[in-house]
Amino acid sequence: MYDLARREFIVQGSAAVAALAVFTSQFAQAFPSRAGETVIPWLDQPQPNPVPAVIQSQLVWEDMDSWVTPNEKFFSIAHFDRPTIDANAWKLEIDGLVKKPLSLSLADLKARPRQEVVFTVECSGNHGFPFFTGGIGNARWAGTPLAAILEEAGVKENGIEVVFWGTDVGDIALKDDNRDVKMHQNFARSMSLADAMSPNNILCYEMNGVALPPPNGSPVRLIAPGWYGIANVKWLKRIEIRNTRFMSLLMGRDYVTIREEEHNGETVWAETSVGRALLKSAPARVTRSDAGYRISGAAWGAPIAKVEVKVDDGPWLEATIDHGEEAEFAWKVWYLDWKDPSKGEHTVTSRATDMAGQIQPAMDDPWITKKHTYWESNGQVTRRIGIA
Ligand SMILES: Nc1nc2c(c(=O)[nH]1)N[C@H]1C(S)=C(S)[C@@H](COP(=O)(O)O)O[C@H]1N2
Ligand SMILES: [Mo]
Repeated sequence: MYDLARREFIVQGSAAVAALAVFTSQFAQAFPSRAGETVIPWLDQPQPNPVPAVIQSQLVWEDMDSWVTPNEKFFSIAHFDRPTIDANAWKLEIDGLVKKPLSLSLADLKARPRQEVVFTVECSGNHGFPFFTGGIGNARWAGTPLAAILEEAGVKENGIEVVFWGTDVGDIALKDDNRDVKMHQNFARSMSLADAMSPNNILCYEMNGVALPPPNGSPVRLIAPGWYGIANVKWLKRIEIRNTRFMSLLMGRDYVTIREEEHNGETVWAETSVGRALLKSAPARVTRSDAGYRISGAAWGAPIAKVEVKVDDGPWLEATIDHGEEAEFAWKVWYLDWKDPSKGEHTVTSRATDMAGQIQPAMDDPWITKKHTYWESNGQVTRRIGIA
């Protein structure tokens, strides 16, 4: 449907631009809200954010009333500084093991084929801390495919790793038994060449129909649908091809998950760098209207087959998934009508099942209990609510 609108857009020009805007805003509003409903706030509110410079504008779940998160409510994470970049002077270097190094301006990128994707970005630290439960948002991102640019630069035979360098820099002190080093290091993350060449990846310059805002990476960021937030490098400056695996602070030391895993009856300790998103869901809000109580929420991280909701220690009840615009990498919104809740305090838990039959783990599942770091906290989310 959306492709059809885009094709008309190309043929008919500006009249269709207006039509397209209406078309997309209808979907942007798609949410199972009911006339005259009121939201009942959760009893368990997140703790005050101790790192306000790093984490900004977290999603307030009770406020979630649209499929697409408005830019001004979209969360923003910056580990180092928050650079201000002059978009007119900005250039993106593509170099390293390439046959033809490139230097591209914003206009150069915009002149290339345009690609859009609706993608839910979640920080892998979300739900890993009592003050961090709103590190997620869904936006319509637009840019140009990365693969064609890498092809044009021509990756040399020995190029295996693609490093995305941000403009932001931080002072890092690394001190352990073997090392005592102070670095002034740019934010950087890498991907294997095969992962970087995915047709889903775009160099993104637009978010929900406007220029990419400064907190989200202006003028250009990588959007890597299906990956945790950390892979989506903002304030891009340089893309470099290397012949070895790369490990920055944000890959080899921070954003590393440590898990005890069972293998042939033995415990294996695995350390993995945060990468692809994991199956997850969360209750967003409970509303009350003349028609009764309703629980709604979101599910993401994998193609969603089913969402179930449990109140207190009751049975799992299947929620209705809202099939608005189908978008592979966007969260699905769901709801369940809650029949005659008794007065007092209740818990509400959701769990998602993906198309491969995987179920979002419970908080007492070894997948969660044997994880010794806060990243990739995709366990079931339980909220507390009081019914008057
Ligand atoms: N250059 C740069 N890119 C970055 C970051 C950063 O600190 N610097 N933070 C990452 C993290 S941890 C997340 S979760 C996402 C968040 O994207 P957002 O700020 O647009 O919500 O950006 C990622 N890209
Ligand atoms: Mo993150």
